[in-house]
Amino acid sequence: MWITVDGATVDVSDGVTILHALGRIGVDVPSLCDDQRLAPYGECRMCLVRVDGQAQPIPSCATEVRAGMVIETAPPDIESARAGVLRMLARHYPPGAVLGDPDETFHRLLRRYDVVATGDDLPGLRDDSHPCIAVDMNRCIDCFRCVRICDEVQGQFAWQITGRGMGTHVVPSGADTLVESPCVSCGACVDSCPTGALEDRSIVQLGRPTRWTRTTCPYCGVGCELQVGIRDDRIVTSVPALDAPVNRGHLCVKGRYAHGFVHASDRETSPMVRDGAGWRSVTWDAAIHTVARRFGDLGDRFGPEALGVLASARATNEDNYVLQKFARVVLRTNNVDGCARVCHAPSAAALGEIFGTGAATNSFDDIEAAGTILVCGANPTENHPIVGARIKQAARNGAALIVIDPRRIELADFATMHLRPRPGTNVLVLNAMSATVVEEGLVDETFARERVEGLDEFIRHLARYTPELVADRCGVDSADLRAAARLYATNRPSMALHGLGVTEQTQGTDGVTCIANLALLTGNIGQAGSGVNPLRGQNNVQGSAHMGCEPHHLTGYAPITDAARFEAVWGAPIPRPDGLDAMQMLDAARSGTVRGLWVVGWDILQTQPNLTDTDAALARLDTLVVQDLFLNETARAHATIFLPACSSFEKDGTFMNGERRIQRVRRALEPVGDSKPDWEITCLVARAMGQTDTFEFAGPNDIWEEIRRVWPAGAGISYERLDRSGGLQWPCPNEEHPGTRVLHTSGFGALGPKATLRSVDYRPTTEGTDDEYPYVLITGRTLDQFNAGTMTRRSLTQTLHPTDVLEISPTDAATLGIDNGDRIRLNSRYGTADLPACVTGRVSPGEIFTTFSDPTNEVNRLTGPHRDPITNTPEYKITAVNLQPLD
Ligand SMILES: Nc1nc2c(c(=O)[nH]1)N[C@H]1C(S)=C(S)[C@@H](COP(=O)(O)OP(=O)(O)OC[C@H]3O[C@@H](n4cnc5c(=O)[nH]c(N)nc54)[C@H](O)[C@@H]3O)O[C@H]1N2
Ligand SMILES: Nc1nc2c(c(=O)[nH]1)N[C@H]1C(S)=C(S)[C@@H](COP(=O)(O)OP(=O)(O)OC[C@H]3O[C@@H](n4cnc5c(=O)[nH]c(N)nc54)[C@H](O)[C@@H]3O)O[C@H]1N2
Ligand SMILES: [Mo]
Repeated sequence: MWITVDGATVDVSDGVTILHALGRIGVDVPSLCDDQRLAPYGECRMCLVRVDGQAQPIPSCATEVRAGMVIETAPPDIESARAGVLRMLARHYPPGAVLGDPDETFHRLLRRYDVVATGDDLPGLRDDSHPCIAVDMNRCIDCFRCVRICDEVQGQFAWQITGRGMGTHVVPSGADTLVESPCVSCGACVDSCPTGALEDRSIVQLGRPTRWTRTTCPYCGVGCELQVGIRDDRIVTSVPALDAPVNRGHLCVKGRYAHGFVHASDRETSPMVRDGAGWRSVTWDAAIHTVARRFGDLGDRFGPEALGVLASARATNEDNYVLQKFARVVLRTNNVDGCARVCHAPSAAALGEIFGTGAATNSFDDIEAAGTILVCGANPTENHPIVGARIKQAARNGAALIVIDPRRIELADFATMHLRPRPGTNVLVLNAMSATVVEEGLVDETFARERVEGLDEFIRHLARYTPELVADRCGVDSADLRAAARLYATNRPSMALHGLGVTEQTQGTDGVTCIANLALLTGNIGQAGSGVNPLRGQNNVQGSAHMGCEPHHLTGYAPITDAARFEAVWGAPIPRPDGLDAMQMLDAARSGTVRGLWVVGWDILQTQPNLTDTDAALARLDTLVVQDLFLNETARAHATIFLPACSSFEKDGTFMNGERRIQRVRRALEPVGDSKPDWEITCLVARAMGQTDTFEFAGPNDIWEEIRRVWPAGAGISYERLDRSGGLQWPCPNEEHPGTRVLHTSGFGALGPKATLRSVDYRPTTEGTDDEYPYVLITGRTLDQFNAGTMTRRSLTQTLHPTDVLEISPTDAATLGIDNGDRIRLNSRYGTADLPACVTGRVSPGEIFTTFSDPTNEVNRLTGPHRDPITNTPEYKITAVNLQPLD
């Protein structure tokens, strides 16, 4: 679209404001209150421009650009008005700030308009409470970008405006300091602030970055893209990529502030071997040959089944692909698995079985398209915060929200309905919702006729699960079950998102199946704003499994029976028997049949259930190789060889997020110390064990090219295409294919046009409470820590949630005489742990909750041996315990 700007004819994009259209072609109209992530505000008067045909200058930030416009951006009267605005602001602005930080937006404008700051600098306007965010309200110019971005993007309302006119101030909501406010440390306010009134503490201390690298966040499965700011070979900040499709210019506390682990003083960066005298640093050559020799010996003596590999869902696709190939080609075993086993393996199993593809059917962009959002057993505002914020905003914009969670999670505050079932009863709740759909005539008949098999049998099965029949057992009122079902079935399209509250149960796979049934009955599959969507956990857990780090699957979820196709590319034979999964490998280690394990980026000692058993299993191994950034608990207790890997900030590659999107990971730093990328380490060991050609890769791109050859649904994805876009979602079979946002729009792939409903009966857990163990302990997560805490504990964010706490209801606390902070001993049938109490209405009486991020607490001493029978996923969500106040 053509317009005239300052006498020149230029081509600009349409559908945007004049300010943004000009900004994109490099015409810099000054503005203080505008941010492309926010609704136009039009208050600062800096961005006024003159448009032919308009009597008065107009705010370019609040006016859409139109073809043929003739615009003057800097006529003398407007320029002097701008200088006037700046002079007024500068009167109250501290001059020291301008001198100390000349590159800040506001300071550059003062220089450009020759305006001098002459205000005071009052210590009382500073707030040093937050570990990551420095607040200096001397610099506040009342643009309110902080307030607006917190409301409009994060939905947190942590800042508020007080006073009027000249007395207007921005202050933390309902608190004296930022850290005591509802702030969730997403840093959006800092990112938007044009003056440095809000600034990253790291930048204040270390200075502004001198270069930037765009990459993908190393934490959860949302896959936010970020710009990492580097100065003197250190990460000094990390900010959201504004045009990233997933996070759209937003990050959470971890992507934004939890990067300190990269430079932690106890990062292990040289290879080590442990003998009688303890750990000894050795050369890479020596370490690699020790691994090769030991694995070679064990394989010769006990056969390939005595060896196994546990891969890392934190590492790249390329790292994981090479590792599973190593297990199969070099160790000659299918004993290879990843942490999807303990996480969303039930989602992959159930969705694969019913729909033919074991992955999310839809995308995060469907959140805004949904009429109803059903969140079952997931806590997105803490665990997938960017998705959580998008759900909050969708609910504020009118979407219905149903939350199914025993705890009152934050989303419950925004929900149309919150069902609080007894832990472990999802199958009852979801079957009752399906029964209601049938009974009340809400089945999508057309969809059922064309796309669904087995309806009659399913209807017969549901007769045993009417809301009235199950209400007592699941603890949810029958009227609420009915109302939730009606809402989901009628206020369409309806999108289901689920988490570990569904999968980490002895009925994990069954629970996901029940959600899929509900979607099929109501026609909520194959269209925008619908579907069944596991909120995948780690940054690359979808990718690790997809690359073949699974005992029953090769790359692309191909069954082992497909091995010949891979052998043709690899030029090496693949063993045919299915391998052991992670749980079975540890069982086999305990019984002495598995003797050598290679564990990459997974702190199994701390995170597997029943720590006492895991400990016993690891203690029996002949050789345990741990490859990690840190001497984690597994390594510290049992490793014989430690191989230092580098973090994702130090290597190239790709991650696959929870919506099937492949995104680039780019090296922002050289590997710290002697650490190396995981793929490179694996190739070195493979070559030391006699494999040459099959492990000869020039780099990650070379590995990716091989992945494309063995994975037809990813064949269209190249690094070059990824570099041009914000990632590509598979299936993407050829270079012309745009990628797939919604699966199953017409059929169910190899399953044909119809999917089959599966009747699933409720099986109560055997981990029952009794007089001796009367409380149900739920374990899960919290915003500021990530899993074992290995990375978050070594970052500035650590003080935001320094240790695991035990959430306990006010009723139970009163009964037991417990106050906030009191130390409580928890005893389960398997072990004991001590935790400080946090008395909160988030949990119901009889139920308690904690996390597992602090190794000193050993929370997994408590969790037990029960597993989902289909995937072996542990029942982390239910442990019967008793409580004993200490002191
Ligand atoms: N901040 C942060 N983010 C993370 C992680 C982290 O450690 N910290 N870890 C990442 C990983 S690996 C994963 S897998 C994801 C997990 O993300 P989520 O799936 O959200 O994980 P959890 O907090 O373990 O459990 C979710 C919810 O399940 C509920 N729940 C428990 N039992 C039941 C039940 O019987 N029925 C229902 N309906 N709900 C139940 C719990 O109360 C809890 O609120 O998060 C990822 N993101
Ligand atoms: N009680 C209880 N226990 C649980 C759960 C629960 O809900 N309750 N949830 C389970 C779930 S869902 C999961 S996913 C597991 C998570 O368990 P883990 O995977 O052990 O948890 P993380 O803290 O993510 O640890 C990952 C490790 O990878 C390392 N790392 C990071 N990047 C790289 C890399 O690029 N290369 C290498 N080599 N290493 C790297 C880190 O330093 C860290 O040691 O915990 C499980 N345990
Ligand atoms: Mo996970």
